[in-house]
Amino acid sequence: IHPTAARRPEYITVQSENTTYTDEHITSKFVNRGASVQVTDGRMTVTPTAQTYEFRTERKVGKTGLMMIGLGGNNGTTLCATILANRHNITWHTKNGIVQPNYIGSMLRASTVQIGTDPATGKEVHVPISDVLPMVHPDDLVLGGWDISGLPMDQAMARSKVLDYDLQRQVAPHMALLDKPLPSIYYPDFIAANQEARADNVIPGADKQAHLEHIRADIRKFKVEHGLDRVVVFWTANTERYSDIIPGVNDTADNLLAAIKSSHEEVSPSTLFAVAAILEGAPFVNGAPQNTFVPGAIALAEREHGFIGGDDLKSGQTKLKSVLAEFLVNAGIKPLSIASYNHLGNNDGHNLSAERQFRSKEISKSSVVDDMVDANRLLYKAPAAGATGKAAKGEHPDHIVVIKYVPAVGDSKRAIDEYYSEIFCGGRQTINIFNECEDSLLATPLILDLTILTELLTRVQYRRSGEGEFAPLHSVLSLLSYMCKAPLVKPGTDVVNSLGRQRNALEAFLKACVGLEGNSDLLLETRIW
Ligand code: NAI
Ligand code: DG6
Repeated sequence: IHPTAARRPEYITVQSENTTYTDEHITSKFVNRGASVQVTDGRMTVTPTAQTYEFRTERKVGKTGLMMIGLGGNNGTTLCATILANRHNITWHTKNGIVQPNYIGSMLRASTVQIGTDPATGKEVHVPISDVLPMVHPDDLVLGGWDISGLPMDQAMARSKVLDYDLQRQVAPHMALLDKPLPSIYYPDFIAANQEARADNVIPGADKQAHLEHIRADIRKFKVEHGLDRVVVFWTANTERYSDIIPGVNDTADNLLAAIKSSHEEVSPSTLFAVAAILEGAPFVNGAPQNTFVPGAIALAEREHGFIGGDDLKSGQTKLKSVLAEFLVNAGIKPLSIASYNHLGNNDGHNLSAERQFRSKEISKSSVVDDMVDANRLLYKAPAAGATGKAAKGEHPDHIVVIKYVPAVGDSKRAIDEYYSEIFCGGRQTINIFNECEDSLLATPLILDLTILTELLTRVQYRRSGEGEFAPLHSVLSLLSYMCKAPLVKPGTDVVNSLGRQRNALEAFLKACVGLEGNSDLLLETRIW
């Protein structure tokens, strides 16, 4: 068993005048280096900048609950069953032999970070990422949540048809001991009509204020009943249609709260859940693509100093795209078109077969190459001054996304991508990719990572050098970008889609919290005498 499979006390101690340890906190000094660029008469002046910060991380990992909306779906049941399999060390037979439970696919539990070099050997030393700072162990998460389908968890797992039969057989008694999903908010207009048959576990009435109070009470009760220090609330329910952004309705925090009071039709279930979590001081993460975080919800989170993150789990095709598109553009190759097809046969695919829900997914899957294209105006023409609409983006590769529902393939999604690019002196390159795997087995480790990271980020505070009080991080946890297709970022700041840059940011941040520099890969000692 990999050492991270076991809970262990803090493993790494940093010896430096920049890092101090007390019983409660790890405090570190960090110099944030950058450069400021001034353009005058077409010429650039670049001035290095440096700002010193202190980070303070609470060492105690409290008892943490994860409340999922969509608990009885493929992701919800798969996450619960795999945590239970790990917790009870259940092994199972497949045609390939005996399988041990594991957390493969979780960046935090199954990948490593370079922490330094062993002076004796000159070799790099790598440690599990989860060893850099104290983090909650997935086995310890207290699981619960809501679903509009009231099927008990063992039966919901069977309905999902994700896990091997022998695992389902052994884990079913443990799943049956989990609470049934709590009744949830169901507004049929927001998800596909084909989901109606599932909706047998709904909070009655149409009073949105009453629904909000109901969910808030559920969160409070869950916290008290399980003696939790923190609860992370996570949307892994069906993809909703986009909400219209209407001035006076969901554009500011107060307007949104008023719209809930008056049961305005454009307030979606997911936004209600987000508002409930924010008002209860529980972080909220959106694992689906819809615009849960209308401007009023973001403003409310900022006003309440709540934490939010999202959107949409970046599991397979899009994750690869955020690597491949960057590789091509950074290699000086010009993608002319990216055509992405998917077919799948699970309930997510069924819901996405409706036009408005597909549109939400299409938006989140399509935005992923924008920043890479914008960063290279050698290959792609910048927008003309004053351009509007589509032209405001400047030159861009053609990019299409197709999703089809094919029930026979179940959870085993097929994703087919063609990257068609211009190469040297008029040449053309075509890269074709075929990716096939159980969608939910890629997605559920991301839910774990998002939950664990979110919990950690609630324990990190910062102050600029010379400032008195430590403050929490910004409400929008953009460090979660690595796991998200359409990362939510602090209003007014740029989205980074590149998987490599997202990971570097995360590594650099975790290391900064213990007083270490991020990895520049300069490896100077290997370049000089
Ligand atoms: P699923 O359809 O199996 O599960 C969704 C569950 O949400 C269902 O049990 C449904 O009854 C429930 N639900 C719908 N509306 C609800 C509401 N208002 N309140 C409470 N429960 C509600 O879908 P799956 O595969 O688990 O995916 C969940 C979400 O995650 C979808 O939005 C999907 O697009 C997104 N996602 C999934 C990925 C995957 O690979 N499975 C990857 C990326 C995102
Ligand atoms: C169809 O693509 C179904 C979707 O829910 C995706 O499977 C899911 O969003 C994962 O997408 P990707 O692009 O990260 O593989």
